[in-house]
Amino acid sequence: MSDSDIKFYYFNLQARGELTRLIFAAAGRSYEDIRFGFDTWPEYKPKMILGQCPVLEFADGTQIPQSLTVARYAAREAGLAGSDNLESAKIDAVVDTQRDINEVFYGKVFFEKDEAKKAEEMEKFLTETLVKHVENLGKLKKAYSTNESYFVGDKLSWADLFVFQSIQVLLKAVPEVQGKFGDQFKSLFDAINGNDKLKAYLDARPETDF
Ligand SMILES: N[C@@H](CCC(=O)N[C@@H](CS)C(=O)NCC(=O)O)C(=O)O
Repeated sequence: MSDSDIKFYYFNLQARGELTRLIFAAAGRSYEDIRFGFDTWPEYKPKMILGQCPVLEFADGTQIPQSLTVARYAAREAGLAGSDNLESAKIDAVVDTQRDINEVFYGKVFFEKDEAKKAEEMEKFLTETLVKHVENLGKLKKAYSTNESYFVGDKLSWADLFVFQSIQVLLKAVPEVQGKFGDQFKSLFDAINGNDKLKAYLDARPETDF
């Protein structure tokens, strides 16, 4: 396959696109990383199958939308989605639990414009949502992991990359999360930062707003 047999379209942001980029990086998979700004998005929008991004596009023009669908596809291709159906389901359960956190954070806190409402939602997020779902992530890890670092079995999966990416963004946006939950993700962060391919990507990736 040539270097540009697949194209990945997304804003020059991490947001919903970064998980797939991390999966490709972990796999050493080459692809065309097409990034655009809000100014040039109107040129791309009509070409995207659902008028949204991220989108993964194949050489024959086939497009796959929906960030987690694209990530799951990329992970399966890369061997990062479990070795059998049951392991894949365990990985999906971790992904969906992290998604529960992200939905509340982005849906109710991050993009809230009203400062008073934002402060109220942030308090609820830190004392309720995050506490409950981090505890749930811990329960899943206890049940599925055979390794200190990874959530399922003893090797890296796309669930680890999703938790890593999501928690990293959260730590940047809400530094007090570090004091409350930082330790629970330390060995995962160490493992990912110690992975040569991922480290090379993380060191070189563009600085973006979020
Ligand atoms: N459920 C979709 C949501 C996609 C989505 O909302 N994409 C946003 C960027 S994060 C977008 O394309 N916004 C521009 C637009 O809708 O015009 C996914 O997970 O991919």
